[in-house]
Amino acid sequence: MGIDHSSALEALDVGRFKRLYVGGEWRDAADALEVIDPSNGCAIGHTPMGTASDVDDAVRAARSGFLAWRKLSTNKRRACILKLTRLIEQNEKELAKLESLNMGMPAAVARGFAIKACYRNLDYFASWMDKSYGDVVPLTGQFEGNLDYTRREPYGVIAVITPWNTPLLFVGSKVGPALAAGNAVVLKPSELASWTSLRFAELAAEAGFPPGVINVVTGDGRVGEALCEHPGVDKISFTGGIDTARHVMQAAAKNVTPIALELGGKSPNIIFDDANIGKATMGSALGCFALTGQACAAASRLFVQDKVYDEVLEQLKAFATGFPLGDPMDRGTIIGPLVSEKQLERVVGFIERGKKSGAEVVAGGERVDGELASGYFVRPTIFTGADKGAEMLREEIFGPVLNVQRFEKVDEVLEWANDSSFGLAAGLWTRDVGRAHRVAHALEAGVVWVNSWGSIPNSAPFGGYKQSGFGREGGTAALDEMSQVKNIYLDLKD
Ligand code: TXE
Repeated sequence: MGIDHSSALEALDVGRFKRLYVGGEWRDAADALEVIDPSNGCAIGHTPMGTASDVDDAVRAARSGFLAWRKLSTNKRRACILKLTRLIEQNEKELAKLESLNMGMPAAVARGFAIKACYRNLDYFASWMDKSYGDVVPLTGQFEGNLDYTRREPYGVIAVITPWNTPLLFVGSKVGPALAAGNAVVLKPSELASWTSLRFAELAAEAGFPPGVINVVTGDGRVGEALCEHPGVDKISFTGGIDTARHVMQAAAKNVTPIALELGGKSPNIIFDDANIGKATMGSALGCFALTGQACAAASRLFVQDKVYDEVLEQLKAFATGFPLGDPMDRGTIIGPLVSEKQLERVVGFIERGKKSGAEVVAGGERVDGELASGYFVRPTIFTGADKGAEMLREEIFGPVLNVQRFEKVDEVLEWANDSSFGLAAGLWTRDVGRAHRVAHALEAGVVWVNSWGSIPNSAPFGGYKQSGFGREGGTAALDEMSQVKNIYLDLKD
């Protein structure tokens, strides 16, 4: 007997998630995809599958929504976003359960982090709506004595395409700044985890947004592609895998639609021998294994300085084997299942090839059997001794797999850390302040954590270097991303 979620499913009435939200109305979808609970492999409901024609209607509805949104006063627009913020906060428990059912997110992560991040972002961006200034541009020479100033204006219709790993978190970090900057949105969540986005649409309807300001069209990559090549879309904000990102770029090229991409990573994490070892190992273990490794900023490559290598490895093994693993709906669970059977096969494939390559497994290394065998559970896995060029050290696994390597000198570790086509996040643990800054500056990543991993304040910019994407989420950078600058020049001479 595996994990049983039948009473939660009944209480949550998930059968209602069969329609799309377009222009302030719910419409039936032409088709539906079966939703599988990753905790037990059981079919638990459906995700509505939109079509290109739904996308076309949603983009048109968003255009009229944008015009209506623009006509509202700033105070009224902010009141709508803040009402939605409160509604998400009030429904946090339910939203957390929906994430657990769709993608196996542990309740503690959903409630302690992902759902909170959504409503805190909405709140944060709403509070910027009367604080965002343009510039008065200094003029010289023939222009002196006249006036030049800039305004930040919305793009219009933003297509927001999100992945399955933290669906509602991305709604907060993308839809939040888009609305606050004055845009309307068409949201396309992943077909594997759409329920919280559909619930978000229900709450948006309750919050009183004008029709068309928020539209949700669920479905697979075909819906995403139809959105990206639609001439009525003014900007695309995408998070997902790099191969999909290439398709997004090609589709966007048709209408020269601007895009922001937040992609994957193979993030390096360095523990120096003067670090607080207890804090560093706990942070590094959670940095890699939280969300079962299905995080774009997972700390998957760990470098440990020679003197503390054995001590760190022992502590990491204890964490890997000791983290409670099981039903994501239990508050004590830290490691839930992987999102799907396909993801399970992918991760197990990396582990098996890693073993064959000669690297040593010092913890985990296998799928979980027994009571959990029907779910997609893999034990937190630690490899040591992988070759520098090994596949495991180059490709994003998106599973609970940590590679640990020993180093002696700073220059050596920086060379290894930066030897990656990705550049999303990086981390280091040390008590030496000077070294902390020097190493942070030298790491090729959009985000560097010192004595911490995964801290993403909603006021700070987040985004990648290299093939981890471009554009920023978080902070005022996100508002810049969702608005365009207009320059206005006035000749004041008579
Ligand atoms: O992502 P996809 P998937 C990585 C991770 C994972 C891999 C695949 O390595 O194993 O990507 O995951 C939509 N045009 N990340 O398959 O396919 C799709 O429906 C437009 C890293 O979930 O990239 C979904 O809504 N859109 C990442 C979204 O794109 C298309 C998080 C992302 O799906 C499309 C997730 C198309 N042609 C996965 N095809 C991170 N950085 O956090 C699909 N989509």
